[in-house]
Amino acid sequence: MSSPAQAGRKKRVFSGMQPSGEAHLGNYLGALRPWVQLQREYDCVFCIVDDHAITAGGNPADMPKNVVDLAVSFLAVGLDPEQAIIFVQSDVPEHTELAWLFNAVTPVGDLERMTQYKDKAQHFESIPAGILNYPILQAADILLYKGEAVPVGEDQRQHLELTRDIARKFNAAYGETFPETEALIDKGVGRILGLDGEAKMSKSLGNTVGILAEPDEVWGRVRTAVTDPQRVRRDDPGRPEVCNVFTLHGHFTDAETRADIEVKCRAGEIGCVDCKRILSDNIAEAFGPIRERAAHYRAHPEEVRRTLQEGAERARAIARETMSEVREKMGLDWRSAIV
Ligand code: AQP
Repeated sequence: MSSPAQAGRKKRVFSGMQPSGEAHLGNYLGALRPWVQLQREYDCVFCIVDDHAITAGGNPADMPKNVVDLAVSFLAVGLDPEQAIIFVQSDVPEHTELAWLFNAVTPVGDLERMTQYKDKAQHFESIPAGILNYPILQAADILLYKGEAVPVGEDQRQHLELTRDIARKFNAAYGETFPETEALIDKGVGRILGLDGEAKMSKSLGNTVGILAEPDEVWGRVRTAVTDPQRVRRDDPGRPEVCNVFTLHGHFTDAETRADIEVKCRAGEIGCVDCKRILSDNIAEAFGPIRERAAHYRAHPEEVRRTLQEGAERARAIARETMSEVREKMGLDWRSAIV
């Protein structure tokens, strides 16, 4: 296999997002915004991973709308079908086929060691196999496109390590086929906490601010945010260092205003409601252009449909090639035995 540089082409990057609810500012800062940059430098494949989302056990009736809403968010933030392949996972059945074949080289013990599996498993009396096998499908997502790099936050490093192991084991058993995918470590924002100030901002936890929310909805959400629990009255001195609202200001408010808020908060001269109001206004303003573009795509659903259909065709062309190589290497081509 020649390296991308030798072959004079860009490295391929795969990344996905679950359509498990409305995209929020954690998804934006941690994934969508960096993806917009990545698509300029890499050969990017961006996927709406609905096959993954079924493991969360949501209402199937919500899924089609969630998929389309996420596609609107992808396009509204600036993911560009001219630069990247944008598609829905279930439109390319080779993802689940490859995941099944990877079962042949993946030790159960490796899956059981995954921190995310241990965390998620606690919420079930009877653990669905999909929760355990989730990282195999992630490996298939990446390796189906022979992804050479993936952007990962700290929480996904372990899964990427497993993807690399699966690639190594497959190559050892059946011959050199897959790259050992590298991590593009996110040095940016890290993990954005939710409005509860405790857990990661997560679609499924409802502690989010949606990137397409109208300004009054943004305010409706931000005003519920937990601040410094020791601050009871408006003129109590606050501790910005323990306040998630202050942390969020770091992503949306200019340095001078932040410095002013910090001084006034410590002196008890600005109340939490006023501080949240500034944050809410700044979030609503920052996402203004994205909301406008989303309104365009909502008014032109045929553009969204075309993007996803064409994306799926391009993705399938690559997927088919990989799968015919994989099937042949794994002996899944009985026709070769008939002359
Ligand atoms: N709070 C966050 N801070 C920084 N980055 C985040 N991401 C998600 N939440 C935060 C990044 O968004 C990408 C896509 O995530 P996903 O939807 O596939 O899965 P997730 O990480 O599980 O996202 P959620 O919102 O927490 O969804 P649910 O509740 O359905 O599990 C990833 O790159 C992730 O790092």
